Amino acid sequence: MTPDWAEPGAKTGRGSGEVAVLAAAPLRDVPQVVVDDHMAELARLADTAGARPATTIVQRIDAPDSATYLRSGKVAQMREAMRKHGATLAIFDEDLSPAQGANLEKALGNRVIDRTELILDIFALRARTWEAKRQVELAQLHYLRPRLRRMWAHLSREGGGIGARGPGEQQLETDRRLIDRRIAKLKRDLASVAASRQTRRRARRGRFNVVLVGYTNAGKSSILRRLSMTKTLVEDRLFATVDSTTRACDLGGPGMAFLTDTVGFIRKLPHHLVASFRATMEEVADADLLLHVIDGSHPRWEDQAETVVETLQATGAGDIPVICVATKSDRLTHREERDAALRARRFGRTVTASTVERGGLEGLKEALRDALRARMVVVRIRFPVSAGALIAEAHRAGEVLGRAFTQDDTELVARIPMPLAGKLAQEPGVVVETLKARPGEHAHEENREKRWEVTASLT
Ligand SMILES: Nc1nc2c(ncn2[C@@H]2O[C@H](COP(=O)(O)OP(=O)(O)OP(=O)(O)O)[C@@H](O)[C@H]2O)c(=O)[nH]1
Ligand SMILES: [Mg+2]
Repeated sequence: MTPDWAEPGAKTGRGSGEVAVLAAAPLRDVPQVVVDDHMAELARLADTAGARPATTIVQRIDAPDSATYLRSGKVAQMREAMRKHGATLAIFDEDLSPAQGANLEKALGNRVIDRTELILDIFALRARTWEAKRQVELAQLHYLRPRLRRMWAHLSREGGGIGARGPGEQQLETDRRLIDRRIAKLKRDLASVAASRQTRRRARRGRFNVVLVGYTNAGKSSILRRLSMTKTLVEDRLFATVDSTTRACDLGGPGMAFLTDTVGFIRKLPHHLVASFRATMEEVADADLLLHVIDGSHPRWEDQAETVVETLQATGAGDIPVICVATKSDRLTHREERDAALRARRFGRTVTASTVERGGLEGLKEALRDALRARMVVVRIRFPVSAGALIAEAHRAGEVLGRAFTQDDTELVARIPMPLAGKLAQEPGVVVETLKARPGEHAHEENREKRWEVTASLT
């Protein structure tokens, strides 16, 4: 049976609109605007999880107190604030050690959760797919195992009343064993789908795989929705997307791109947590191109972009080519838009975009077309009649310039991704001949004529 505390939303009493007091202890040299922004973000996270933030307690520190993170005077002040607002939950912007969490709960007389726990709670709330749900549960169990004693304290208090006693060591030990067993089971389950995902990914090889990455709420899903003309969840909430989804996008002309939406990154998200989103990270690792989506209208977008770059580097994806998409340009003046685009260049080649303005994605589409053409070759391919699936694949992934049929085989002249040309050349009975040595040189409109010459000679 799943214990109550592992239920999504259990930490924050989701649905009940539990009143919460937020707390942070920034170092003395952090500018006030940054602190304000961080607290606003924490409030949004709390709200997303279903809590009602009542007030904020901030203490500037040189180093966290090892027992209670904040100094004792501030803890007392916080207790008073919680009483005044009728708050039953304290949310810390920092990661607390199990001991700090336990001490604070004692001192405040209420439940305490930290940033990681809050984010995990939201992930649990948002995960839709079988795999994402298990990934989140695994991350939650890893997080909770060293904190079990505290969790039991919650349960005994909630089950509560006079004479309610915390469970004995024996119960704790049984629980640890149960958790370990569940962790092992989740790992086995996830390993089995990882294998089937790898098979799926192999089938995708040769396609132009583009992965949207970026800070949470930057506008990734909106871009996917507009480019693929399909429904995707878009919300003005943090972590609207937790599962990764792939959609085919017709770029017009050179072929299709396969765009994958991923979970957003956020400041201070422990890297091991990101790594536990294996599906997302494998998508990223496999990408031919990353679109780093930046909310150009956010006052601290540069900090957000830095967080994204750091997370990518920490998870081994720092070398994949990137195009930055400074989006929500409709919220900016022309001058601000130009300025944002210039400054974003330090993160990579930049295009500006808007998903609400007509034509707002034209620059992005053009950049994608260029990137796609740069990895294509024009080839003449002879397929045996039995190779219907491969012919369909060439049509899907590339641009067919001409076609000819004989009794025994089908011949295509097509511009296709280089990896697909390599893959086709290895198929039995398929013959691939490269027509242009340098990919991309014939890709532009002025070469249309040449393109039709090839077609004419074939048909
Ligand atoms: N004005 C404006 N708003 C936008 C634009 N793109 C996205 N938004 C809004 O920004 C919010 C977040 O958009 P999403 O596409 O859900 O962002 P995301 O990056 O997928 O967010 P997560 O999945 O939560 O990480 C939504 O309220 C969107 O309507 C844009 O170009 N202009
Ligand atoms: Mg999203």
